[in-house]
Formats: sequence, C-alpha cells, structure tokens
Amino acid sequence: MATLAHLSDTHLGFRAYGRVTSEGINQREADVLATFEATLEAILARNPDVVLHTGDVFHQVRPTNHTIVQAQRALIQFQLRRQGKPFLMVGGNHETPRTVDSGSILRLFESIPGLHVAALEPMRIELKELDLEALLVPTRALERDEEIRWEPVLGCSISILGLHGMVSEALPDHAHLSIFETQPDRWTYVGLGDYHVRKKFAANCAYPGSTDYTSSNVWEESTTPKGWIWFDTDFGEIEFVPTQPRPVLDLPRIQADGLSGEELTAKLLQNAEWDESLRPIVRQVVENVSLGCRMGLTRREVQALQKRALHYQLDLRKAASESMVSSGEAFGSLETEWAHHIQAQAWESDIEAETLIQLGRDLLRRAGHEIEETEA
Ligand SMILES: [Mn+2]
Repeated sequence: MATLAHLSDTHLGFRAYGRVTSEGINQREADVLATFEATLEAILARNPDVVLHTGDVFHQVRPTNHTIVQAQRALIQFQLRRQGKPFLMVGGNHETPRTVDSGSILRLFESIPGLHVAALEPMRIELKELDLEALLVPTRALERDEEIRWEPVLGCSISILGLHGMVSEALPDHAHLSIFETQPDRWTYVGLGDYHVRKKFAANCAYPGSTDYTSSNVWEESTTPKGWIWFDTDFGEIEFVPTQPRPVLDLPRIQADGLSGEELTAKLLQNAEWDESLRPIVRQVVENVSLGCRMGLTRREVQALQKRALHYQLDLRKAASESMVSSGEAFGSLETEWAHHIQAQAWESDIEAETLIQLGRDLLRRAGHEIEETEA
C-alpha cells in the first residue's frame, strides 16, 4: 500500500493586473507562489509516500530569477522535511521549449533528493522500497506522437501513470489522446495535468486542475474550487483537497436597458457584495449599455468600489441599437471606439479620461486619420 498526493498546473511566474506587492513583485505572481507553498505545507501535513506533479510547474519556458529561486527553495525545503521521499515530476506545455537544445528548466530540480523529473522524454521508473512502478509522460512526448506502452510492465504491486496532456473527454478540440488509450483499469492511479478545472474519469483517474486561477479566462473557472488530490491505494478513491487562492468572482450580469448612469451606478454598488479583506478578482458584466448611460456613471463611486478589489473589471457591453453590426461584432469609427474604450477602462487610473481621449485623438490625427469632429 502507498499514499499519494497529486498536484498539477501550479504555473509559478504567472502574472496579471499590474498590481505589485510592497517588495515590487506582481501581486498575482506572489499569490500563485503563496498558493504553491501552502499546497506543499498541506501535503506535508498528510505525509504521503509519493508526490506527483503533472506539469506546468512554471508558467513560462524561462521564468524570472525570482520565480526560479523561490520554487527551488520551496522544493528543497519540502524534500528535506519529508526526508527525500519520492517526488515525481512531468514536463508541461508551458515550460517545454520549442527547441530541445534550449533544455528544460525542470532539470534544475533533478539534483534535489527524491526528485524524478521527466521533462522532455517519457520515463519509466521503479521505486523498490514501495514496490511501485511509475510511467511519466511529458507533453512533448504526446506532441511528437511517440510510441508509448500505456501499461505497467515491471510487475510491481502499485503502478502510477502521470502525464501532461489533454484528453478528448475534457476538451475534444485540443486533445492529444483519449482517456481510454491510457488504460486506467490497468493502473493503480492515473494522474493527469493540463486541464485547469478538476475532472474525474474513474475512481483512480483524474485531473486535479490548477492550484490557483492562472488561465486566460479565469471567469469560466470561478465556480469550481481549486485544489489537489489525495489517493490512498488501499482505499482506491480520489479525495479532492481544496486550496485557498484569492477568490475570483463573476458577479451576476446586469441588464442596463433604459437605465441612467446614476441608476446603473446604484446597481453596481448593490452587486458589489464581497468580503473586502479578501481583495478578490471581480468581473461585472453589464449588457445593453447606451452611450448616455456610460457617460453618466458616477466615476467617484465606481473608483471607490474598485479599491475594494485587487481587480474590478467593469465590462460594459453596448446596446445593439448603438452599434453598427457586422459579422457579429460591433464597431464604430476608430475615434468613437477609442473614446468608448477609455470611458470603460479609465476608472482604475488617476488619469482623467477626457485627457486620455484627447491624446488618442491627437495621435490619430498625427497618423493621418481624419477625425469626425462631430463625435463626442
Ligand atoms: Mn497548465
């Protein structure tokens, strides 16, 4: 018997929103690292025999020195405290270089006691002390369509498959393979990485999802908890253990038909119910916003509201009657679009929206664009 902790898609080095900590580190980068450290701490508390990380340890092929140093330090501490017990790591698409001669950053961890890293090539290993066989399959092996024998071959009592890739049962359009190809019933446990939303295919086979919100569309993931997986081979059932990342809130949509700017401001404030101390990441979609309504928003109140979140994205969508509709997208003239965009986005900065709009118009004129002087 053995116990296993499976985490994936930690995306260290991920950045967003341009907010920085008192040390000048991007706030989301610091968040994502803190979630990683807290995850390792939670795993240590349960003291598993094996840890499996199924890829996208890092968000980029070449992370910053800060991110590399922090990750290395966290992993060394972790392995020291668990006396170098096995830690299996698989290369994901985010950290895989386009050319092999660049090498993989994950190889840095090979020298840490207990770390087994399959960065670019598949790796089959035997852990005699646990009577355990593991097959580790990084993204690159799937992308190159390498011949892989999807079954245990060493006759150990425990067998683990770890891979970073998309299965058609999760995202059919971006799939590397079907979950059936991996033959989950032949393995004690099949751990998957790449898909950021947790998804279970069988009692012994799942994506744990990412540990924090690191996708380009975090709103889609906002209703699914983030976390990692605990698996006891005796028990044979996946337990999902949640992490506690900074919350992401996609607020209920507002329909602005017939609303004045002041009325919409009141609705925005009404919808803004969250625990301020958590400084969440928030999106508010408003549909059918007329230009008059947009211009009439109470700037000071919206700014005060934005200060209660790490990031408050006010997504004002135009009323159909105010846009020229072509192929499903609405466009006005370049300067109108510019003015709309700045009106919608300038809340967060201290720059006067009008000044910015005028600067844009001046630049357009300098670039030889004819400005319709009737535009507001
Ligand atoms: Mn990923």
